[in-house]
Parts: sequence; C-alpha cells; structure tokens
Amino acid sequence: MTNNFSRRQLLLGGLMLAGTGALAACGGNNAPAASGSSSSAGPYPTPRNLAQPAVRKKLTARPMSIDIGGIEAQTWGYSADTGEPAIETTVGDVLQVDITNDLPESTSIHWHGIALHHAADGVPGMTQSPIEPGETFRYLFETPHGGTYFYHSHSGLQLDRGLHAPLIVRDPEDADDQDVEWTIVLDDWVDGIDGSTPEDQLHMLTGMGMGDHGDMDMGDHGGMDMGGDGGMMAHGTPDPALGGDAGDVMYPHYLINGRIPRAHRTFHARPGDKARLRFINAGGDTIFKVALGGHRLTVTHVDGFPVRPRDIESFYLSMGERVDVEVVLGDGAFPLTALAAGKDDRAFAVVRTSGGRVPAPETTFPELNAAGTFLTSFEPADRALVPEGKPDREVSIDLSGQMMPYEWGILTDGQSSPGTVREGQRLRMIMRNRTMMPHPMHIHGHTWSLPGSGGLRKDTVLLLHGETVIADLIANNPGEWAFHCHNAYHMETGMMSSLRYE
Ligand SMILES: [Cu+2]
Repeated sequence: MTNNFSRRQLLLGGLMLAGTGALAACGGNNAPAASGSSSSAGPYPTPRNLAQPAVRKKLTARPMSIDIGGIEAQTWGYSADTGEPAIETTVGDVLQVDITNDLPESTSIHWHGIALHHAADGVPGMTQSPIEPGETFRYLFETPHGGTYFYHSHSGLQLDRGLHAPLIVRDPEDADDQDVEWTIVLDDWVDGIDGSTPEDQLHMLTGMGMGDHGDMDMGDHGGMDMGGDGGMMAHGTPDPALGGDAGDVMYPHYLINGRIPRAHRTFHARPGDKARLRFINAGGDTIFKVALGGHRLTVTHVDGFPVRPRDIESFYLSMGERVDVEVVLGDGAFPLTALAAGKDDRAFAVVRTSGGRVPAPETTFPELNAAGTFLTSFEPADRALVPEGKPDREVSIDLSGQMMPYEWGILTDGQSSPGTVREGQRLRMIMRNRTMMPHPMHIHGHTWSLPGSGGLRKDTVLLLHGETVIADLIANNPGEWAFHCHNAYHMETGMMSSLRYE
C-alpha cells in the first residue's frame, strides 16, 4: 500500500484535474490487488473483532441494462448473490462484502454515514487503492449505529450511474409497532438515456455553450441550454426556499425506486396501517421536496439517528441525506411525490390501501404546496445526544465556486489543504457557503452534532447559499476522512477535501 505522502498526492491529483473520472483515474500506482481490509489499513488501526461476520454479501459492479418503466437504460449497477443489492444488518453486526469489479474502469464502495474503520471507508486514493477491473475487494466492518444508510461508488461520477443501494441497520431500540416498512430511493437519471452518461453532463458543464448560464441570477425562469443527447443543463423555475439554482443538470428522468412517474411503483398497505418510510436521496445533483397526499408525516430519524418526533407536511431531502418518517395511512390511493427542486419535474409513486382512482403523476396537493421543512430544524432524541463540551479546536471552512468557469472548492482556514485534528479532541467546523448554490456537505467516518439544532446528529448537511452552519465532531476514529459536497459534479470539480488525524 502507498504511504501517506503518495496517498496525499493521489488525492491532490484528483483535485487538480477538473475533468472526468479524476479520482478514479488518479490511481495509476501499481499497488497489488487489495483483497482484504488489512491490506489497505495504512497507519490506522483495524478493529480486531471482525472475525465473525453476521452478514455476508457478494456484489458485482457491472454494465447492465435496466428498465426504468418502459425505457431501457444502459448503465452500471450492482448485482448481488442474494438477488437484491440492498443490505440489511442489525446494530453491532459485522458486515462482509466482496465486490468484484466487472466494469471497464476502477471502482470503490463508500458506506455512506457509517462510522466504520478507516480501511473500509472506500475512498480511492485516500483509504484504499482503486479496485481495478477484474479485481475483487473485501469490505469488512461493523455497523455500529442503527438507521437508514446507503452505499455507493466513490469513484468519479459513478454515483450518478446506478452504483448505489440501501443499507439498513436495524436498531432494537427503535419502536417496532409499524405494520409496513418501505425503503424509498429518490434518484435523478441520465445514464444510458439516448446514449448519454454523467461524464457527458460534466463535459457540458465544464465546456462551452454556457450562454447566459454563468451569472447565476434568479431571473431566467425556465431557461435551458440544450445539452445534446439526453439531459440538459438546468435551470427550471427556482424554488424560493432554496434560493437561486438548486442544481446544475436537468435530468431527463427522476425516479422513485428505479421507476419514472408514468410507470410508477405502488406501495400497498391496509387502511389504518402504521407505515415506516425510509427515504434516501441517491441523486447526483437534485434536491427533492417530498410529500404524501392527504397525510402529515411524523419524522422519527434524520441521517439514521433518532430525533424528537414532529409532524410535517413536506420536507427537503438533499443528495446523501436520509430521513425516516411514520404515517398512519388513510383509506384510498395517495400520491407520493418528490419534486426535483428548481427543475420543473418530479419523481412519483403511489401509496394504496384500497380501491379508488390512481392519482395522476402531475397531480398537486396541499402538502406538496406547503412550505417544505429542512431537516436541520429537528432536534435529536436524548439517546442520540453526544456529551456536551467546549470545542478543543475550530476550523473555518469556506465553500467557493461558480458555474462559469465550472469550478468548486473548499478552503480550510483559508488553505486548500485538509483540516487536522487530534484523537480525542472535539472539533468545531464552521462552514460558510460563499457560493450562489446550495451544497450538501458530507463528512466520512463521523456524525456531526449541530449546536444550532440542539445537537442534531447528521453526516450530510445542506448549506443554502450564503448560509453558515456550525458542526461539531468528536475525533474518535483515526484516519484521513473525506469531507466533500455530495453533489457529484461539484465533488468531481474540486469541492472535496479531507479531515486528517495528526
Ligand atoms: Cu456542491
């Protein structure tokens, strides 16, 4: 395995190349095939209690054709020995996943939101060598906290293909009085539509033909720059709550559990059933506003961790965020709608408990029109609180960038170098969004507590344009941990840094 210095270089290589697949392509070293977590542990400790995996899974990342509802998309996704790539464990379980790379380029898997040991975190060039075509890599780690998580490739723009799936960690302390439970994956889709790929979208964003797109003003409603095959560069009607452009890519399709609205999924239950809905935004560049017609939603968990339950009409879910809600279902068929913010389009499904007319995908309803709730407005449940304390160290994080030229960045105390922390410290990250766009910022290996939200636990925090968010973490997991925007295109063009233990 490479030493610290060269891993640093690999990462910087990824940062400097404002092009496609920069992170994936930067692994040009000749490190031997990594076939066990210990082989990439570097200087950081690997837990010794991983000998008895409770859950084992074999995945293959490969090109595949998927049906998104009468439309075949050629994409890259995961196939699993158990049939479904979704993974379920219980708190404390050790999970072992063998991933074989049948893709034409290198790949990786990041276990989003899980506080796992460094060598299993799945960031090529930082925690492991890229998994080259033909290689198999073993991820072996404990799932220490309950909640709704997901896993996805951390190589280039592969997240914006089909390379993601849910990871549900069951928590015996959660209420178990629900009659039904559904995992609901929101996604924006361009890959394999009329031959387009996420890389094509990035070329359009970084390339020519930007027209009036660079000024980021809020006046040009509904304008679009035709971007060639499948997909265009955004912008639609801005969502005033998000301010300005919410995303950069106008996707041809938005999906709930892999389906377009006119070929939507239907979730079945009985009238009066209590349902637990686990929402995951696996999109590359889309913030969704979500509501269920005729129902208020009781939010119970945010980014996996329990909150003080509160009823809301609708919520915003940005890329990488998860939320669990409970709802007692009425009698009928109800629209479950996820508006693609600022993009004049939506994902859609139906919840059905009896007969009656199927709601139309374009239907609108009061809950959807109500002001959307941001997840940072919730407060943690007592059992999610971290001990109070004064920060030992503060770092100032400035988010920078713009559409023209399409470049994004993170400055830590004014420098482009990573932030540092010492084990045992309480670190305060003061994040300021100096750009005109919202950015869902994600930290690996830790879950922040947000003092401005009563200590709410979150691993992905949406910063609206101009917004400042203070996020604390307890440095209890040595390593170098990626810290980045979960907009795939922003991350790929520079909005990626790290936090390194001294
Ligand atoms: Cu961003």
